[in-house]
Amino acid sequence: TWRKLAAAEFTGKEQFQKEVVRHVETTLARSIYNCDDNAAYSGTALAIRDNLVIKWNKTQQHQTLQDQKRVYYLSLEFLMGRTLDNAMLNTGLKDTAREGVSELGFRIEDIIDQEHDAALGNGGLGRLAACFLDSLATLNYPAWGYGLRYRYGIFKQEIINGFQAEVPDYWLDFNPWEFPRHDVAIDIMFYGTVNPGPRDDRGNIKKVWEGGEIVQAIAYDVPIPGYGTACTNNLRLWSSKPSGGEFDFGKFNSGDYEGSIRDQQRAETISAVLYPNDNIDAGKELRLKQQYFWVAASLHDIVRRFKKSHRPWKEFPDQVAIQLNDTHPTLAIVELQRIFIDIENMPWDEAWSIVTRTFGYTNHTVLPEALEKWSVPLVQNLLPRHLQIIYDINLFFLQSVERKFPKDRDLLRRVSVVEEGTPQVLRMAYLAIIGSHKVNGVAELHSDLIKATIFKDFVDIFGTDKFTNVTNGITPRRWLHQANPKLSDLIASKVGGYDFLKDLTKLNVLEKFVGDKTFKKEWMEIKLAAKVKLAKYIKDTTQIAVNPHSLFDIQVKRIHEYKRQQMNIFGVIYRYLRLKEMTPEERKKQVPRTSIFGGKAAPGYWMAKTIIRLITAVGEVVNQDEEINGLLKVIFIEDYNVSKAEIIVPASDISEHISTAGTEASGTSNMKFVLNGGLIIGTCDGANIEITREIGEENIFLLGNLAEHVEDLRHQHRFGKDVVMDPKLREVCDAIEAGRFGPEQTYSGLIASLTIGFDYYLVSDDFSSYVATQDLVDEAYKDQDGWATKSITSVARMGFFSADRAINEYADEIWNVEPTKFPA
Ligand code: 26Q
Repeated sequence: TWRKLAAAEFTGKEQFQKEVVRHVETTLARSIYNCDDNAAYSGTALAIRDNLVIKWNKTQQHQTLQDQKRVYYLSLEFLMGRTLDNAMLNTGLKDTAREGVSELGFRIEDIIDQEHDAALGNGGLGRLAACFLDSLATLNYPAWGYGLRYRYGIFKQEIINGFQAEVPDYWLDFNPWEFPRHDVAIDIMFYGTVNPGPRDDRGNIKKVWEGGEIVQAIAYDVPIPGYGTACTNNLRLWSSKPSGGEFDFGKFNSGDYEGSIRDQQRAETISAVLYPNDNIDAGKELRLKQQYFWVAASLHDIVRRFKKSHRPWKEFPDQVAIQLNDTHPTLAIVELQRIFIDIENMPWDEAWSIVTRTFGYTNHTVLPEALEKWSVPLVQNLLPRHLQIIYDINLFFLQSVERKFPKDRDLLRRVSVVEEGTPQVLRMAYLAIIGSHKVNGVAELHSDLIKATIFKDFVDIFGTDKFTNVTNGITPRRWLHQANPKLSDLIASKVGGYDFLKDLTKLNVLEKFVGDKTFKKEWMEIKLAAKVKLAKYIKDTTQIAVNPHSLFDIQVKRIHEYKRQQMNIFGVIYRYLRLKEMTPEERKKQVPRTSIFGGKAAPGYWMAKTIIRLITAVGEVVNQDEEINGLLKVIFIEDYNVSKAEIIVPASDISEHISTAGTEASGTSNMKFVLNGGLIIGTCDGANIEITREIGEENIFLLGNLAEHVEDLRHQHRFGKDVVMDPKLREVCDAIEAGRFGPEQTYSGLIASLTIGFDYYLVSDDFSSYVATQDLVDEAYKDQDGWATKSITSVARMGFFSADRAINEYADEIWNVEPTKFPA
């Protein structure tokens, strides 16, 4: 009977409509006669969700039965964006849903647009985790994501008088995509003391960590559907609450009501908010609490699942692969060792061998300010037992180094997890390397750089095989098929259907059509339509009209000095000054351009906020200058996020990826823009280098100094005599200092960074190359046919940058896992 009663997926339009109406009327308790777009969204989401959940349950059952090795992706950030459209496309229900809601009087686009982004991430690292989940499910890998269920995701950005202001992002009002698992509740301890306990089997006195504060972790599960497969994986997010019920009854009964509420809030604070820092270490206690809370809950869960199979511990690494997304989850290494030695009574060496075979560590940055360091006193207080274990891990490691390189005391100092100073600090990247069997960078240049610079000593110690590269990738489902359905359809009509979405190398068939006039025309019409759509969005949100026939030049990413939005806006100012000098005849020959910026600055990053102010100020001047009207517009798109990226990415003619060489580990939006037929202006940095190798250097606009010269240039800035600023850049600075973009004091810090700050990011060194390369862009754009050739050829050669390729590399080289076989 159970089997007969089991829930079944709906098929077909009528059943779908019935489900939507049923959900609006009964689940939401709303009359279908007053159903607005928002209620229609809820009903549609709940109907689609039902089918998803059925697949999800089956997948989990199936994976449990198969009992293969599983992958656990630990990330403090999952920048998922919206779910409904993606869920419909991946399950093949979008056409059914479109027709279904249309007959009910709704447009599917309006319904999709009701959803709030799940913005549990800052930028590249968080979005990468989301793309990887999509690929893991699509490729049928048995994989779980583990993260934190922040009540507030990345803040909402508002631009007020040209400056950034931050508004909290409360996103959980209605979230049909998560399922609370109140039965999966795990107690997590902080603080307390370590005391001697009883003797273990081997006669050693055990160490007992006790007497701390206890917080409960509650699991919330999110289904992750693969594209064109039944495989639906799980993303488990932990939420914190006070342990032992809602209130501290002791305090409550003794009349200390406020105190009991305070304790409750203290517990809930742990998962309250995402730290809004991108590529910068904050070193705050609450952040360390978040990390341990999430890591301890996840490991408890993973170990419990392993134990259900009744295998011997030594098989743990054959059943479990844990990937650390940057150093944020490094405590997982320590926690697993603690579970093994303190709770499961394993000897140290046996435990450590299992631990190191379990973990892989992905590094995402070489920037010194982004490398995580925790103060020893802070860790001592919050996690006293873990600190002891870290000291032991470090001791045994240093002893092995001493054996291999006797008497090299400076080496021991350099590679120690504990950095001397006041206070001492723990270098988390070193701990992650020591506790993992593989360490990878995220693009070739970056993987080479970490081996040659920040981790050089560790290559000498562990050998080069421990260090590898897995170049990042993006999911073509969201970033082509979902964001740009017209382009996806056109491609499908040429390459023989939609198989390319599962094997992106199939795009290469497009090269056959570069000479096809009608195809080229359709291609460029789709680009224009995407630009029209973005222009409409800009008009609706800023009241500024931009010309869709102008060259759309886009830079959207977190605002950071190393990403050099300042160089871009200086270039815009330079262009403006030239336009102002021109005669009307000369102006007629210019290519009209729309410079589009977007991105958030970390709330405490003053220089980044100044850069935003300069961009908006330049816009205020340029956009209303009638003399050059139409030839230049400057737009700052407020609150850049994943759903806005889906509108912006298809609309670029050119996008900017102009970080100082050697600073951007990979970049992933570069891949998204090119996959949508936009060209790149960029530096020889991160994945730009591999993009160039794949698409050909005739199809990219490269500029600036190479990574190998950066150090020398910086040295010259500091110690060279007669260091002069590039004259073009000088002219730009003069215009700013003359107050042409508002009070000069607003920008004094920004100007100072180029002069008395020694121009650390080499804007002056790269500026003339940047300006000259932008001129080449204009020239190339005048030849629309040549431009179309570049665009099509580039897309045809982008197959390598699928996240599917990246995930298969992780599976083969790091995790040693196989896809699950699904019954047909
Ligand atoms: C660290 C300590 C305390 C608080 C916050 C942080 C923190 C948070 C986020 C440190 C770093 C990040 C994010 C880093 C990031 O997004 N890196 C990007 O990763 C992408 C995916 O690999 C690359 O493409 C980018 O080049 C890289 O900048």
